[in-house]
Amino acid sequence: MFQRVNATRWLLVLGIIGWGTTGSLTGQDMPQTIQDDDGHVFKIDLYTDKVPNARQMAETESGILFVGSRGEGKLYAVLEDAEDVFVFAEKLEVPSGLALLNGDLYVAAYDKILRYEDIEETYRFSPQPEIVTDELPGDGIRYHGWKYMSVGPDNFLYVNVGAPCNVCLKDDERFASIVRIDPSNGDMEVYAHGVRNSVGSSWHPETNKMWFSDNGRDWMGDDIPPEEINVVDEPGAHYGFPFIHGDNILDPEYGEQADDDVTYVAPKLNIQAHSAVLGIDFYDKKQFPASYKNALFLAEHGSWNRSELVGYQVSVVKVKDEILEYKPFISIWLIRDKIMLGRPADVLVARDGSLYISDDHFGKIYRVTYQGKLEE
Ligand SMILES: [Ca+2]
Repeated sequence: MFQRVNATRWLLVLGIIGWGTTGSLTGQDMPQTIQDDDGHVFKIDLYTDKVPNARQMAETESGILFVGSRGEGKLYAVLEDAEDVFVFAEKLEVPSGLALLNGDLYVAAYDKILRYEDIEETYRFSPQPEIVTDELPGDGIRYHGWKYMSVGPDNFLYVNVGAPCNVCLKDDERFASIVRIDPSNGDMEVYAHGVRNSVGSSWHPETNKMWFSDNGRDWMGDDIPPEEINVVDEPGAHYGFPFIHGDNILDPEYGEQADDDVTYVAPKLNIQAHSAVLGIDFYDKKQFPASYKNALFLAEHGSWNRSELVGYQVSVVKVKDEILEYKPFISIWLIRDKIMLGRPADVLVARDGSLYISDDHFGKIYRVTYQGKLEE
């Protein structure tokens, strides 16, 4: 199905003449190629640069990408092949999280879950949403008021409610959690406790368990605590925040309040502090080589609270001999550890098996396709 290319020659050509060099394109916007450790070559195209503040993405059966934003307050429809971009809602409060379910688009906007019915039929005609619930707890959007959403195997909505602070303990148990929401009536319950701010979750294609990213607290130094990738084995379990970070790092202020009778679930994987893992998605398609089957892609938004920049890349977690193996996958957005050219906010495995990456800082979406293996 996919043509084998003579990638060496092709890389050389791209490197010398560039590609579609119009005045506004930067080096990051030209198709670039990367090669993994097994010699697999992937091409990265700029899909569109017309989605300011692009956050979470969802794709319809017909290939329309719906995209949320944070401070921009808008919802976008990116038509197939990025021929056009529609803004179909604006002036929403951080509508960053969204998901498709039975033809309807659900959007998490701060304290609300909105439903746009039959979105493919209506997005061109100023659709008005129904409110599924407006009772998510809010304490201002300065800290972690923005959301991420995934649909579970039970067709319920799973949404983070971030801690409204760097570190704190609130009476409302829904703060610092992931909640499970009934899309028919907005009823909700806590699915995972002790989660500082998870703006990425995906369901394992075989086990059907939720994996989620969680961003560690700030102001404990450059390298602790880690960013976490967690797995939900038991709904309702506690993942540590604000008492314990990572595997066993006691919080300087809240650590002594940890309850000896509670088992705090340790992360499945720890990732460099401050790299800010946001959107995640399992690879459940066939375009990429077999070694990517059920691999987990991670969008690393990149650090702000650190003396040297880290993150600003897309990484991948594969299971090898039952051990999780973490590796950078695309690292084209940070030059000499200083110049930042992109901030990955979400990754989405497309229906055709390519990988979309949103960049909320520059308002872009990239598309990654597999090209073939380098000849020895
Ligand atoms: Ca934790």
